[in-house]
This record gives sequence, structure tokens and C-alpha cells, in this order.
Amino acid sequence: MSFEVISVIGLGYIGLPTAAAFAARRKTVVGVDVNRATVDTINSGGVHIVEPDLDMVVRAAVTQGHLRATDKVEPADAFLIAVPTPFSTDHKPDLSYIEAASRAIAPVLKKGDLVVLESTSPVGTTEKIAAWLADMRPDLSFPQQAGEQSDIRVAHCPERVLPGHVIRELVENDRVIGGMTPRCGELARELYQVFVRGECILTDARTAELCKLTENSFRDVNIAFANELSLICDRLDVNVWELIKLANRHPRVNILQPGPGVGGHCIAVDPWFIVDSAPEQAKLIRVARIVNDAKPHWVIERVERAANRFREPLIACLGLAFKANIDDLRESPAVEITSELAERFPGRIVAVEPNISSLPAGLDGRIELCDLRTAMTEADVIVILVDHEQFKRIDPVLFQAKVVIDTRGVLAHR
Ligand code: SAJ
Repeated sequence: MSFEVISVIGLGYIGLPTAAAFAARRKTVVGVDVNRATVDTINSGGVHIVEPDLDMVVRAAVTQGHLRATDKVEPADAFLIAVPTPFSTDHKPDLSYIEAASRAIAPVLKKGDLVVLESTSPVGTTEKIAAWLADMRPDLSFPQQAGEQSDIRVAHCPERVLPGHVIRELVENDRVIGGMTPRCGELARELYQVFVRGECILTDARTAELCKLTENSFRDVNIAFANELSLICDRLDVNVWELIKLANRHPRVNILQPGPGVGGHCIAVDPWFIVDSAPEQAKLIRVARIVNDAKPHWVIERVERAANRFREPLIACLGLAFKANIDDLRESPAVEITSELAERFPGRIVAVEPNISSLPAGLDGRIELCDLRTAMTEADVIVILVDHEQFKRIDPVLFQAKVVIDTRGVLAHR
């Protein structure tokens, strides 16, 4: 089977780079997005997200005629679903985007097509997609009905790329591919091998779903351990950064770094999908989420204590992104902390974020975006929230005579 026309549904942080990767291999790629502005930007050779080298790859794909965006699903040989899977306020997964994408694909499906779910999803979602498709297309057979003889093949291949390194990791990382039947998996492997240089390992769909959730939960639990240590160290007057460095000299210990909390749209979300599916069993995973979610509040209290020593303190928050050297502010603990400080303190709060040029809606008008030099000169209290390269290079002398709350160990790691 050769896949000549590939449709990618959802042109966000994962869908767009994936579409561009197929296009770079001279496949005909049709990207689909409900956002008209996104479609127009891509068709003009631009990108609507910041990711190193993505602009170059997309521009080349569009200019050479291999990638085109549209807001309507068109017939293709393979369909990749890469839409968001957020959760509701009570931590229940919201599959509405996946269901909408599946129902949009259904009318154009033809015998022999492959449908792959890329979005990180709760266990059982791939089976749900097959059920939604079957519901809309009684004239076609699906794996849950016809097994290996089905007209349509369905598989899950979760994305695993690290924001900031997407273009490289997309090609180099191993992929776990879960077919609804072994043949579904094999076909999906054929598809991904078009651009993936890592190994494509086959399993069933449920294992692939849980595998992705497990990877991010593993990281969350390990960050929670580091964050809990930072609280213990504060209580016992021990330097947590030195402690971790020393403990990691043991050949079988590898503790991660504490921070102001866990941000982004993956690590802080995916563990809840496991908790939701197995609430009785997922005790450690749930507690890790609670520990990490509590960390921003702990930081706020410490800043409050420090600021109360001044009559009218100027507080400078260094960093707003959810982690170092990116411009992504989504689900950022740094934003949460800065916003809460603005709520609590009547005085001036400034933020330094070298990777953005204007403040997001929630912070605009409440705090000021300022340059590093001004912040370091004028502030009484400095709160380091992100370990951006620019902050690691600050002259230590500038921190003298300031109250510094260093949530990332920037000063300790010099
Ligand atoms: N963080 C810490 N301490 C650490 C490491 C991270 O506090 O030692 C914080 C970061 O500052 C950030 C958050 O955790 O706020 C998440 O950052 P991250 O670098 O751990 O992960 P993401 O969200 O950028 O990407 C993760 C990756 N998953 C794993 O490393 C297991 C990536 O490979 C996934 O593809 C991505 O989630 C995803 O899309 O699921």
C-alpha cells in the first residue's frame, strides 16, 4: 500500500510539523483546520506557532506545492487526527474535538483508507473513533466488525516530541504504534516510515494509548518528587539544589529539578486521564498532580513573606513561559504566580520575558513587561520563575541587596 495523499486534521503544535514532515518527503499533504486564519497563514507559506525551523520547513512545503491547508476534509489515503484533548474543570477528558474530527472524516472515507489518532488520549479512544466512523458509514466495514478483513484500518500513534525540538525529534524519536488489529499497525508503520528514522514499534491500540500517558505521568511523578524535596529542604534549611546534585552522584539515583510548578499542555494534563480511568488504583499519580499543582501557591506565599519586608516593594518576575527558552505561556506556572501576585499587591509588578513582545490578555494592563536591565536595577524583590539562558548570564553582583526567590536554582547552578 502506498499512501500518496495524506490528510492531517488539526494544524497545531503537532499536526503542522507532522504535515510538513510528510510534505518534505514529497507526499501530497492536505492539512485541515477549523480556524480560517490558521489555514490562510499556512497557505501563504507562514506559520502561526513558534517552533525552531518550523517556518522554514512549512514555507518550503507550501512553495513546492506539497502542502496545502483547508477548512474542509477532503478524500485522502490516510487521515491523521492531531486535535487537542483537554480536560474539563473536574479533570475529565474532553474528547469532543476528536469526535468532531472523526465525524468530519467519515463522509469522505473509502475502502482501503487508514485512520490514525495522534492526539494523546485516554485508553479506549481509538476504539471510540472506530465506533463513531462505523456509526456514520454502515456501507464500510471497520476492524471491530471485520477484524483483519476490514475496509478501513484504524490505529493510534501518539506524538512524543519535545516543544522546542519538534523538527528533530519528529524524525529521530522511536514511535509506538498501536493497531486495532496487527495489520492496522503494520499499515500505520508503513506510513510513519515515510519520514521517521527512529524505530516504529508495534503493539495494540490500548497499550499505545496507555504508553503515552505513562511516559508523561512518569515525568510528572518524578518532578513531584523534586518539588516535594524542595519543600522539605526549605523546612530543614538545606539547599535543595546541592542536595539533588549530591544524591545524583549515586549511580542509580537521577532526581529531576524542582520548579515553580509543572506547566504546558501535556505533563500537567495527561496523568489525569489515567486517574480518570482507574481512580482507585492511580494513587501515586494523583498525589503527584496535587503536589505539582500546589507548588505555585507555595511560591506565592514565599514572595508575599519577602515583599512584606518593604513598604512599597517593586516585584520583578523573571520569566513567564512554561519552561526555559520557549515563548509558550500556555498553562504556565510563571503566569499563574505573576497574575496572583498582581492580584494581591497594590504596588508595581514587572515581568521580564525575552521571548515575547507583548503581554497575554490576562496580564495586560495589570503588570508591566520590562527589560532585564531595568528590572534588575529597580526591583526590590526578584522572583526567578524560568531558567532562560538570558537569566543564567546575569551578573551575580546585580542580585546583591535584593531579596531573591529562585524557584529554578539559576543561582545555585552557576
Ligand atoms: N519541569 C520541572 N522540572 C524538571 C523538568 C520539567 O519543573 O526537571 C517542568 C517544566 O519547567 C515544565 C513542565 O515540567 O513546566 C513540563 O516540561 P517538560 O520539558 O517536562 O515537558 P513538555 O511538556 O515540554 O513535553 C512533554 C515531553 N514528555 C516527556 O518528556 C515524557 C514530550 O516528549 C511529550 O511529547 C510532550 O510532553 C507531549 O506533547 O506530551
